[in-house]
Amino acid sequence: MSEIQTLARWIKESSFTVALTGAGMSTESGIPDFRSQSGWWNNIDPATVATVEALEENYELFQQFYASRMQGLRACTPHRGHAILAEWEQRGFLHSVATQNVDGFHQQAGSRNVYELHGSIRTVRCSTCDDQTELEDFLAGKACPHCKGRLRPDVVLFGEMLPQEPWQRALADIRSAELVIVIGTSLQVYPVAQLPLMTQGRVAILNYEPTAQDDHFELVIHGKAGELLQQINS
Ligand code: BV8
Repeated sequence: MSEIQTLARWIKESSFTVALTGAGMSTESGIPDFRSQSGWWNNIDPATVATVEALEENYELFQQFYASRMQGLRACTPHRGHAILAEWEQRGFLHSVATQNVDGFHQQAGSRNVYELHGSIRTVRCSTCDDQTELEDFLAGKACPHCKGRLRPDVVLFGEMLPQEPWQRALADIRSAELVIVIGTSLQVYPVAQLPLMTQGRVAILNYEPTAQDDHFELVIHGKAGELLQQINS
């Protein structure tokens, strides 16, 4: 039996399956990932844009980085792989998606049980008064209309705590899962990278490149998420 057929059987046998996704889930939609050859961090040091220090001491570069990602998102849409995960949820084959992605594509494709562990780039708030503000104000480089503070996307920057509710729900689901399918992540960012180690269930990873955690997985399938999900779904 092929690895694809094995995973398809595991999905049918499992009554509680959780998907854990990363940036590799969205590259087939045209969104760069971070650490592979064509990833963001090949051209820009994350410390200069994706940290609290960057927000406080490097606001112009911080704002340019996130504004360009927000604008890039406008030209992209979820791909067939996102839609398949949403269909599996509707058919009872998938309980939830815990994602590190901030693009909102799982929800846009129809997934309802989505835990955004690293927040969302689709909404903006004031870093001083915390008021939710307009995305257009952030894109235009404007200050908060209420307190003149600096605007920022609702993403989790390095050094920031993860949002408690999504984290706790993802942790509870992973602990209860009979099957965890990790898709499109290098598993290098903590504490999310620890999640696959916290389940008693079967663990499979679908990823384009090997990861440092591959030995932990019972099933390792290298390839493109969208293509692999279509093969599993067929
Ligand atoms: C925190 C901003 C606690 C949002 C991001 C141990 C425990 C706790 C924390 C730490 C720890 N050790 C170190 C830390 C600190 C730090 C950390 O993990 N550093 C790492 C780099 C060592 N963690 C934190 O700071 C976290 N906060 O723990 O707080 C705390 C706080 C205060 C006081 C006390 C304690 C916050 C982590 C979130 C950081 N935010 N970005 C944004 O701009 O998007 S991280 C960034 O990496 C993104 O969010 C991204 O989602 C995330 C993970 O990356 P991946 O999704 O895996 O993407 P990557 O490119 O790496 O991999 C993609 C993979 O897909 C590749 O392997 C590629 O081959 C593959 N692929 C590509 N295309 C495809 C594909 N596969 C299949 N198909 C394809 N088509």
